[in-house]
Amino acid sequence: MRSIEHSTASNISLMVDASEHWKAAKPSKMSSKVKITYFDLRARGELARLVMAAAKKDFEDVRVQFADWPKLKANSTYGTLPVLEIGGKEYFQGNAIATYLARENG
Ligand SMILES: N[C@@H](CCC(=O)N[C@@H](CS)C(=O)NCC(=O)O)C(=O)O
Repeated sequence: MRSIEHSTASNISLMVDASEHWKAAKPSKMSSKVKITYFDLRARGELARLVMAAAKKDFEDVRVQFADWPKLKANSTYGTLPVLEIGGKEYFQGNAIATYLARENG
């Protein structure tokens, strides 16, 4: 039977392998300009901003005013914010955006 130490070391090594595999399989898009669009609030979209600030990575910080939102909402993909834009592609869901940015920026 394997010891707990051996098992833990194996699991960590597997996790490192998986992370290296993931990086190799999916080249980073982080060389493109990152744009985070959200209201001027510390709510769903704030974590993505904090991740970029903590990583000391430059990004376009677009803060939508409530008065402008109805018009922008009508032309938006899902009618909600935050939206992450990289290389002309849009990504949604605050937690997923923050997780992705954290993973990409170490
Ligand atoms: N499941 C989405 C929900 C996004 C969401 O509801 N955002 C709110 C702001 S926190 C919003 O866009 N409200 C404006 C609206 O629904 O018109 C996420 O987690 O990003």
